[in-house]
Amino acid sequence: MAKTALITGLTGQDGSYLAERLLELGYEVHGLVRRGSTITTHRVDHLLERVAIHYGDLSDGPSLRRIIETTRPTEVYNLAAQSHVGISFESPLQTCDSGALGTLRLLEAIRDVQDRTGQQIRFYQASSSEMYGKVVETPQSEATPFYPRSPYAVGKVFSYWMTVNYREAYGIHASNGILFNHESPRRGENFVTRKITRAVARIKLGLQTEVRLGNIDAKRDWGYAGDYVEAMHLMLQQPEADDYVVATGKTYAVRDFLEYAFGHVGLDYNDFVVIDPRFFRPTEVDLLLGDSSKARRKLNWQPKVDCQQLAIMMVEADLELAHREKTLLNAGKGFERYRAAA
Ligand code: NAP
Ligand code: G4F
Repeated sequence: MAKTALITGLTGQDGSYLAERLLELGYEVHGLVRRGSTITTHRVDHLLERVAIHYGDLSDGPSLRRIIETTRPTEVYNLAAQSHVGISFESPLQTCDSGALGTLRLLEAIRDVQDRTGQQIRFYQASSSEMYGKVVETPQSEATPFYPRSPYAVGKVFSYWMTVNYREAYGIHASNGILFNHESPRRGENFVTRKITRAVARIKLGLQTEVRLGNIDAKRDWGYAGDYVEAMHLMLQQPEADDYVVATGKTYAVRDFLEYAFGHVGLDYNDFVVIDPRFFRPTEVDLLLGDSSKARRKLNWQPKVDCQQLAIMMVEADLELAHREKTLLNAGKGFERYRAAA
């Protein structure tokens, strides 16, 4: 019998890769999408004939309950959140409404439907390495205590413990994936890796002259999103729910990423990077490095793409995008010249 999955955050980076993966595996896939003033489905447009869209929002408990009641998923992947750490300082309540209370609303909806119908619903929570924050040990594993350093991370710690509590209190098969940073050509443009690769491509093609960044000495354990969604799925296939770190086990500074990305097109990042205090955070996470030996052992999972390969993959995709941008721009200029001459 086909399994049925509900993904919150379908339109995000991870939601799009997870939906692809689950469709490949023969799942019936449903996605929670919130209504915006513009259409936000560009990452999943190629899947829309095969994925059922449900309008709702993590701030709207009744909508979550109704969607779970009608779709009767066997697996729920909770990926929706305001996921930008820097912006969480500007917008802490909205960040925690989705990243903390939203998880609780979803768990309550699952508990209610499971209690009333007897149907078992497995739950995945998108926990984050940001929870380690001001790290108390390196590398960070499932046993490392949390020390969150932003409203985003504090909200994620709440959701982590709610997931553990609903597992222990109500026997729900609920797991936390503690994922370290993962990127891709579909990464949002205001996260540092994508901001860099977009800039590299646009600078190379003469569409931009500089890139303004904050703390480029911060270190992160960067992996590829396509690899990480496999770990999410594997967690829900285990007989017992549990919590797992998902990481590459290597850490790089933003400077290293700059070197890989600019170096790939034969440029020196020092000539184009401007340090702008606007992008510093009130409290920073200096270093993240994950120990994912539990996931490797128990889930038989491992990452396939390293940081330099990731930077190159993202620059190549952004070069294609920038070429299209330039063509459109030139077409626009040609039209203006034609109008001026006419
Ligand atoms: P993303 O690209 O920012 O996607 C976030 C998704 O959440 C989008 O689909 C967004 O919808 C949706 N969303 C936001 N607020 C919502 C709300 N109130 N109700 C319903 N949907 C809402 O994030 P991502 O990189 O795919 O990450 C997925 C999850 O993993 C997030 O929870 C993130 O915090 C967590 N995480 C990410 C990483 C990472 O390195 N990528 C690492 C650890 C954990 P719109 O399209 O309408 O904005
Ligand atoms: O790319 P970032 O914004 O990612 P950050 O803060 O590590 O958070 C991401 O990974 C978390 C997992 O650890 C997720 F939970 C979270 O949802 C998100 O996906 O910043 C990375 C580093 C930071 O130290 C930041 O201060 O890059 C530094 N940075 C320097 N200049 C910048 C910039 N970050 C951004 N976004 N923009 C800059 O201009």
